[in-house]
Amino acid sequence: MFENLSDKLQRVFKNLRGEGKLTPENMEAALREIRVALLEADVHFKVVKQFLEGVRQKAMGEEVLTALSPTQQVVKIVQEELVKLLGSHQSRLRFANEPPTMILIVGLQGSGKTTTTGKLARWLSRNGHLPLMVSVDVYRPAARAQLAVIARDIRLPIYEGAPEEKTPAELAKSARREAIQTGRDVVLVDTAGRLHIDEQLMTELQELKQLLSPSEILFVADAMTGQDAVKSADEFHKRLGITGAILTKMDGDARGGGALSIRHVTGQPLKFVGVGENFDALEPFHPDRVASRILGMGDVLSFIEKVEESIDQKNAEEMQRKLIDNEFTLEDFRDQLKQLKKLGPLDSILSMMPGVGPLKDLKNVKVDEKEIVRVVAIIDSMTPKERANHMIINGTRRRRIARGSGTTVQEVNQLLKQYAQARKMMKTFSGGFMGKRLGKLKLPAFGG
Ligand SMILES: Nc1nc2c(ncn2[C@@H]2O[C@H](COP(=O)(O)OP(=O)(O)OP(=O)(O)O)[C@@H](O)[C@H]2O)c(=O)[nH]1
Ligand SMILES: [Mg+2]
Repeated sequence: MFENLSDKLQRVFKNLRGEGKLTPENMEAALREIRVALLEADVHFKVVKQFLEGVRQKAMGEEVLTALSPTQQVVKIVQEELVKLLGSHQSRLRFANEPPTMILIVGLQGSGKTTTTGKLARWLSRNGHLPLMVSVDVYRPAARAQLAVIARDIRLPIYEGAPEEKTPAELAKSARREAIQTGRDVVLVDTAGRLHIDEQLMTELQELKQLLSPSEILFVADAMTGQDAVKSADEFHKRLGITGAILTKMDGDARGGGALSIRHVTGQPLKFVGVGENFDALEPFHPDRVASRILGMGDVLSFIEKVEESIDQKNAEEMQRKLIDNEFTLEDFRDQLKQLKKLGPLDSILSMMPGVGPLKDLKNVKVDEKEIVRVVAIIDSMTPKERANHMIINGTRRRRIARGSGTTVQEVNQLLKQYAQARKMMKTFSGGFMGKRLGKLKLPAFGG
């Protein structure tokens, strides 16, 4: 899901990489490409417009963080705006104060209502609830049979109705009574679908709403239908007042834009997404995670937060000055390595890093944390004088340092060579210090 959008946005960010600074020009260029990517992903044009405006304003107001490269800054902003668009926090189901909670499942024909009713029943029962299902689709005999089969499959109760109950209202009322009598706390009401929105259906749903005072009216939308799903969500909301949406078939090759727009157009949150035909294939909708997935960049935000937390901005600036003035000592080198270690296990940082997500061979990427420990040990075995001036470290001193740190002279030589190289290279860089440091350690695709 979201694969296309994700690919396109990644290309945008790749193009931004290598630019030293965030300027109005490269920002505009990036925004243009983001616009095309969103439109191609089937996001409503009004939503796109507003989205880009939000990104632009944030980008202009953003304080430049030395610790982040321009790419990362744009990613951060786009991510934050995506989350805003999708809903700032996860929307949980609402339950009635007095059980049973009534949940109406509505939507167009074939959108996945009946399947989702089963999935939701299972999800509820796994989360401490006692659901009861009922189908009020009185138009298609097979529809009620379908839910009965599902109920048997997942071994959860269904109210199947009595022969004399012929209307949706009668069936739903009896189901509620049954729930009270048997101590079920949630009733999931699977309603009939229509090819198009029509008066009869809307009237029927309005009556059910009147009768049941449901805590939730969940609009089930097929993600594959893109903008049509958004349009019907809008109409259902105007006529009925939905309280949330469930996007199904997100496992297919839907362009994903619908998800971004439903929430914006109706003002109602996405609560779940269906990601398969299996009854386990239902996930609560987490805006932040989905935004990350859309960006295809792992959990960028947590990574950026970590960097922001662990890097003392002043310290970073001081380091940068030292680099530029060629005052970057072995001691600084060690402190920076230690700081890098403070970020946590490198593999986990790696998996959060932009551009690493889609690498197929991520499993083969090994970051040697022991290497850092060794380097720190070597530097610790030096005298303060040596740390301040690596030029004085001759053969005798190297042997002593190797002994002191439990390493070999070769390893000490190697470190000194690396340090000299790092010094030379880093001096030529300007901008995001931490980004360069990570780049030095040969972590793929990070920043500049
Ligand atoms: N791949 C995939 N298929 C799904 C998902 N949700 C539903 N389906 C399939 O979509 C088809 C229609 O699902 P139903 O649950 O019968 O749809 P409905 O809205 O109840 O249809 P009507 O009652 O006719 O209006 C079935 O083949 C389901 O297996 C999903 O998340 N992923
Ligand atoms: Mg159905």
